[in-house]
Amino acid sequence: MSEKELLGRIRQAIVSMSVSETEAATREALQAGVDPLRIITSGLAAGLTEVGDMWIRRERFISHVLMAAKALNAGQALVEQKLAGKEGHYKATVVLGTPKGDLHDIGKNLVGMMMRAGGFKVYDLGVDVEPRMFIDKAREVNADLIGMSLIMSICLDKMEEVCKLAKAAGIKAKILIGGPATSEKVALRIGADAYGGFDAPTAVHAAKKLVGLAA
Ligand code: B12
Repeated sequence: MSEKELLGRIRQAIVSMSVSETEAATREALQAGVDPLRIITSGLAAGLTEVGDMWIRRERFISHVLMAAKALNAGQALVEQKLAGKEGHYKATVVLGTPKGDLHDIGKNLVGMMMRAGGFKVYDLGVDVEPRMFIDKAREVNADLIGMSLIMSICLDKMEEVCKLAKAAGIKAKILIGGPATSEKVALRIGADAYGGFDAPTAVHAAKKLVGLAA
């Protein structure tokens, strides 16, 4: 099978909400040497977006989205195993999370996984995180970076609160934001240090740039 076919098979497995088929297709792609980044962006995440779009068009129920997300997690676990050996020693520390009110975590988890593979020690606070918790954790672990993921635009005020608290507390961590509810404009408006783009590889590059690990 060509790379394009292998990625298409992963995408289709997610659309079919099949954990076993997603695992089989992801395994085959990894064995064939397909770049893990491509497996994530053009396979797993692309499949979920397709299901999401069908949900928005009322061709699927929310339960289908959840089942597709479960299949994505199964594929992601295999990619993570593959990337784990490449970690080496940590070059920077990041506190990651989704602000209060937002329960979406698929994008955040992918970004966290890629950051680990990129040399970051990641403290993932999960979803629905109180603004103060970002600051407390960043101080506790002397973080270089706070990464926030946001899908729900109604929760932007919570993201802004983290930026304000960080400034007031005088912590060293820079603030990187990402997710569909954010943009460069939003970063500027709420006082974040940078916007990290729409996919995990761009996010990791932005994170490295912010802490001086990339040009
Ligand atoms: C999956 C999903 C769900 C799942 C979430 C499962 C989970 N564990 O996350 C479930 C079914 C639970 C769900 C619930 C809801 N959802 Co929903 N959901 C989606 C869906 C289909 C896909 C989101 C996703 O995971 N995308 C895939 C990931 C990989 O992409 P991503 O998040 O963009 O992440 C990438 C980049 O943004 C970037 N990135 C992400 N984070 C970060 C962080 C940093 C620091 C950086 C640098 C980069 C970065 O890299 C990531 C990897 O490539 C979207 C529709 C769509 N097509 O997008 C709706 C959507 C996000 N949901 C929506 C809504 C309204 C809801 C509900 C309110 C529905 C309801 N009526 O109950 C609830 C909200 C619950 C809550 N309070 O949060 C709306 C949001 C509208 C808005 N803009 O505010 C959307 C857009 C659908 C719509 N058009 O109506 N949802």
